[in-house]
Amino acid sequence: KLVRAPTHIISTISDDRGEEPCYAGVPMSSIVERGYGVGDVISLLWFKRSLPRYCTQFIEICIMLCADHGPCVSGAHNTIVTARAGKDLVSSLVSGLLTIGPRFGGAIDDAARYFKDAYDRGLSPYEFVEGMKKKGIRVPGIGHRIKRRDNRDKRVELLQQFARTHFPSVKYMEYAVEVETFTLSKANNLVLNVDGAIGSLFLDLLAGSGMFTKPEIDEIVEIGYLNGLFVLARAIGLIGHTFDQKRLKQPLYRHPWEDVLYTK
Ligand code: Q5B
Repeated sequence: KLVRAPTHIISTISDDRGEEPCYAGVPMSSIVERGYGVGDVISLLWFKRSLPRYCTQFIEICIMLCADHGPCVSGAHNTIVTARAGKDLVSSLVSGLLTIGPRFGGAIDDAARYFKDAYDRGLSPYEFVEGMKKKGIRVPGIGHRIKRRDNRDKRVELLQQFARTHFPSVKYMEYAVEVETFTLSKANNLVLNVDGAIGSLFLDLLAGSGMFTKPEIDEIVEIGYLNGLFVLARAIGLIGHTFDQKRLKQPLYRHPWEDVLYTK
């Protein structure tokens, strides 16, 4: 009787043993022949299924819109300082990526978690926001350093426009907009930000596409797949900032004394 030795690794997303590599069972040649894009590849490797075109297009739009947001944001700043310290591409890239977290770019998963929980429990925006305040938690996906009621984030508008045209339902996004209306009544900078827009719209994609069961949606939200979109996207910009600094032959960065409050 043949006894299979236990394996040390289980893998379910890709296979390179045959004539050509497969992503979730789809051979590389089909990916090329069918004209798949990066959205399709993400669908296969992250969600283990082919998603409808409007979903993969939405994923690609998220990636394009989040690829960069100028040199002043936390991630780009770290990358620029690291590149100017003479470090290599990977070091410069990861030093920028490491700033992605609950305040900067990494609020997408929590936005999806909290918006989903609040909407599914039928909380009014008032109950949701005030409940978060009582718990001392900032609403993920709300607030921005430079965006305001009268200087909205174009990326959010573009994502919303696309979803209104192509998604079967945008109930979670509508809820996030109601939350924004309430938070804007408190302060001008408490807009729905790009993390909140992607988090709420991805809930609509998961729930409305008919491609995921309810337990699958719960698992995706619980594990937290969605910050991956920002990480992947911003890597494009951070790599660009590294090349930019190297091209410009920028010297070692030292922060000016005048910009530090030295105090006891
Ligand atoms: N307050 C984003 O804060 C920021 C509140 C709030 C309730 C909130 C803040 C926040 C949640 C995390 C989030 C994603 C840190 C942002 C991104 C990508 C980016 C970045 C770029 C790109 C900004 C002033 C008063 C205080 C606070 C209250 C603030 N936020 N209350 N819920 N969510 N948001 N992050 O301006 O009474 O005075 O104590 O943590 O969604 O990262 O472009 O820069 O593409 O690169 O520093 O777009 O909103 O405001 O901290 O001085 O707060 O507002 O409690 O109240 P600020 P603070 P009080 S998108």
